[in-house]
Amino acid sequence: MGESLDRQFILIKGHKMQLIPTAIPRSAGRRASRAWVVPALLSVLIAFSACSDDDDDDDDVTGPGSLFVVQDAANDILPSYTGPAGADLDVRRAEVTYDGTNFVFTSTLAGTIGTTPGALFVWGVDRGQGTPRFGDIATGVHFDLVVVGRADGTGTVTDLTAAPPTSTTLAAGNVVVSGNTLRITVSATLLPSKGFSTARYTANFWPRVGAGNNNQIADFAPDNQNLQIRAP
Ligand SMILES: [Ca+2]
Ligand SMILES: [Ca+2]
Repeated sequence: MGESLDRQFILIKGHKMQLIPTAIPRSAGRRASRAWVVPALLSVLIAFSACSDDDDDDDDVTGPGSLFVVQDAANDILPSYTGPAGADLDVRRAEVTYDGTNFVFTSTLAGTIGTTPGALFVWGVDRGQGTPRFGDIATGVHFDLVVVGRADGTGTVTDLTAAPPTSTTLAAGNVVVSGNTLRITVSATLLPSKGFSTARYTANFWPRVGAGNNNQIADFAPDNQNLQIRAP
């Protein structure tokens, strides 16, 4: 006799959550009730935080067009790909940052880069005039410039808006291969705007073997959409 169930509701990120009901003697008074609520609220917040952090997935997805880092699926090689199999063609993570001077394109593959001879590691960048160029296999991937890195540490930037397209060879040291990770640093002077402000540039990453045909593309990251550039 004298016990009641106190049910507490809180709103976290738009989710209505209910604290676990616990019998509290009315005689314990308001002080005891508050003493119960605070640790219970903290436990729910901690539990919610743990639940909302889905393992190593830091996609930072807050909606279409606002993807800043992609954790790409393993073994999602495109069915249209007909080239040699290699774990270094399967993207696992991709990200682009801009610090006001340079763009840094960082990708992590499922295997050691260089495993597949002739592999090209390509970033497409949309600076404002990007268009889809792969037909049905990636209608949401659009770009007007490509940055290409190779396992031997060489790289090029090709502006597709020029007629004919113009290529610039990256200086030694701008393509760094370390195990499964490839990092390409490109001066912003090589990526002049074609309409977008720098912070609005978008990109996509795809490994391929050879150039010229869509069936040489092994994987896209992200799949069928572009990634946002991280910029100050
Ligand atoms: Ca993948
Ligand atoms: Ca993919």
